Amino acid sequence: MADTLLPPPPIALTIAGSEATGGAGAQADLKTFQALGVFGIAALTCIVSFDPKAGWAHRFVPVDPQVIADQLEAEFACYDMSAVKIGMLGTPATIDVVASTLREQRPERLLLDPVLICKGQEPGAALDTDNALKEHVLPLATFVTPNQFEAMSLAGMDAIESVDDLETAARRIHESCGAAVLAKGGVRLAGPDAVDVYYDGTTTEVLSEPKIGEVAVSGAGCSLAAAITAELAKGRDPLAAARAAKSFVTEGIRARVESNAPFAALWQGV
Ligand code: PXL
Repeated sequence: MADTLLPPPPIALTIAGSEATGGAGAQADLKTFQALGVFGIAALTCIVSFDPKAGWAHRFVPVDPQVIADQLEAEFACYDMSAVKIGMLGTPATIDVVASTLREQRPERLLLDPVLICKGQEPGAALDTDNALKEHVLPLATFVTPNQFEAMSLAGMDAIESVDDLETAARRIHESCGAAVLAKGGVRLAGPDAVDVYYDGTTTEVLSEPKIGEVAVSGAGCSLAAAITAELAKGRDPLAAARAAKSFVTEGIRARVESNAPFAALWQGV
C-alpha cells in the first residue's frame, strides 16, 4: 500500500526555560504547539526547579551560553522556522547569545514573551537582564505579550489598574518597538473578567472572558503566548492569532490540573 503523504506541519521554535513541574516554560510551549497542530522544538535557556521546602521559591540555573548557541545552531540548520517564541532568558549572557542568533536568522514571526523576573534571581541581576532584553531582543520582535507587571516596565508606567491603563501600555509598547502587542491583564486586574488588550498600530481590541477563579494558573501566560506563536506559524494574522489563543487558554484554565503545590497548571489537552 502506498504511503499517504500528509502536508508537513508548520515548525515553531521556543527559546525558553525548563520549569520542571511542567506547568510553565518550554514544557507548556511544546504541549501547546502540539495541541494546535504545530511541530514544536525547544532551545533551553535555564532550568527552574521550585523548592517545596521553601514556599515553592524558584531555584534558577542558567544553561551555559555555548550550549544555548549549540542548540540554536542545530535547530536553525535543521528547519525553516514558521515562527519563533522567546520565553524566559534569565541572564544578560543568555540574551547576548540569543539576540545574536536572531539577528543572523531574522525569523519573520518572532514573538517575545518578556519574562522579566523570576523569583529565584537576585534583584540586581534581574535589572541588568530586563535592560538587556529591552535593548537587544525587543527591537527584533514582531509580537510582544507582556503581563501586567512586564507591561508597566516596558511602558514606563507606575501602575496598571484598569482596561484603559492596559490600552495605554499596549500603545506605548507598540510605539517603542513597532510590534503587535497583547498586554495581558488576565486575572490580575480587579473585576469579573480576565481582560487582555491587543494593539498593532491600527486596531485596538479588548479580549475579555469571565474569570475562572481569582488565582493565577501556572502556565497561563506561557501557553497564551505559545498559542499565538502556533497560530502565527499556521499563517493566521496577529489579531486572529490572539483571539484563537485567548479561547485556547480559557479552555485550558477551565480544565486545569491541581497539584500538591498551591497553584494549578493549565491543561492543553482539551
Ligand atoms: O511563567 C513564567 C515562567 C516562564 N518560564 C519559566 C518559568 C516561569 C515561571 O515559573 O519557570 C522557565
